[in-house]
Amino acid sequence: MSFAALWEGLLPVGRDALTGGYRRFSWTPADVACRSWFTRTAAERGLRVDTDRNGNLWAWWDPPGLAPGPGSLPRGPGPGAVVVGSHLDSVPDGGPFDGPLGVVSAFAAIDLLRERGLAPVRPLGVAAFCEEEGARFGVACLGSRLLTGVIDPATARALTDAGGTTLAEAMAAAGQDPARIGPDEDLLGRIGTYVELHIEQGRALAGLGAAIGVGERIWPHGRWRLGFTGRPDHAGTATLGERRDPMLAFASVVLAARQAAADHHGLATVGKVVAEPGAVNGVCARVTAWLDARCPDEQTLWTLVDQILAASRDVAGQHGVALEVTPESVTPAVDFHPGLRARLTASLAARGIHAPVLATGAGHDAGVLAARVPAAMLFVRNPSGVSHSPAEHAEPADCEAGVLALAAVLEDLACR
Ligand code: HGY
Ligand code: MN
Ligand code: MN
Repeated sequence: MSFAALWEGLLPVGRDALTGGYRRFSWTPADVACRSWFTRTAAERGLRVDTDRNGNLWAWWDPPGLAPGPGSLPRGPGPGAVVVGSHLDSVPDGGPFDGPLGVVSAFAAIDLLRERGLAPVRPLGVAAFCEEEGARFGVACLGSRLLTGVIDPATARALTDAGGTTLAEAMAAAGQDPARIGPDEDLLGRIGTYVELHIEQGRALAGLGAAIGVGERIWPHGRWRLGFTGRPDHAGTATLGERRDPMLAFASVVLAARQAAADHHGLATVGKVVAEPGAVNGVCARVTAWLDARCPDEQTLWTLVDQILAASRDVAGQHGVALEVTPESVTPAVDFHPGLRARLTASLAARGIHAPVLATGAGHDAGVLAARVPAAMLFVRNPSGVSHSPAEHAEPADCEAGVLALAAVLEDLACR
């Protein structure tokens, strides 16, 4: 089946009719629909589908003649499964490509290998990791962090969404046993290579005139929850001098974050804020805001974050407001496996595909898995560079180029 036909099958799932953006949050009806699409698409290709203990989806193409292993354990000549994929969940009103492009391209690349009469000599897997955006439960790459053991399962189970539902409750309601979440050494031990294809979230490739890029590294980055607590009061009677207004402290932090980012040539964003109780004619009781900070290196990141948090504490004190700071997910710098990166570049060059190597400030499951298995990324050109927006777009020809690139990599990594 062509990429376009596969793409059309997933496109309507979880799209908001009003904004045109996507709301595919883990363990919601939209997620169930995404999982159904994945399972159906895999089954149509005779792939063995499994949901691991953390809710990550796996579809396995076992080498001919090898009986599949139990569950998501691929039978194969020892460790060495080659896995490609990405995620299906989205940020609120995200674009259609961030995540799904990698999963759809993986199935399309398998179709292409089959059309060429090729078959894997080691298990070939397609993965869709759960809660990569952290849009519902706040921790980015939650499924791959649980798989690799970098987040405590009990802590994860207790994560709550905006309505107070815990991850454990959401999983149980979806028929998944939350008691089982946690590291999966058997599965990890069988994965020899992970390659994630993703739309570029930036316009480096557009600037270079290249359709495909190879990932070099991911900037260190993180997200911090800032809880400002003041004193609720009447907007029409409380004098300015007696107020303890958390909204004022919050406003100063947003501006301080922008200034610190400019000072340190990094990125700092406050994209989500909740003001409670939210009376138009009242001084807020509480304001909760989330800081997202990213820098090319870890020392600068910590300098930038320390500067913002110091300014936050200072301005909170000035307004008689309490401040609680909670790091939600922090990801160290990731340098992708140099040898694997060189293999990808060589595979592509051998087929006349010129793929520049580029760093990114966007986090990915490949960045989490890289701590445990050789991981690499392929990027597909994003003409505008815009992402985490309904306006996110990649040209069909570039998407097809991505499938050709992924098939080239899979042929060399899994079929020889
Ligand atoms: O936030 C990120 O960098 C990614 O889109 N999860
Ligand atoms: Mn994203
Ligand atoms: Mn993504």
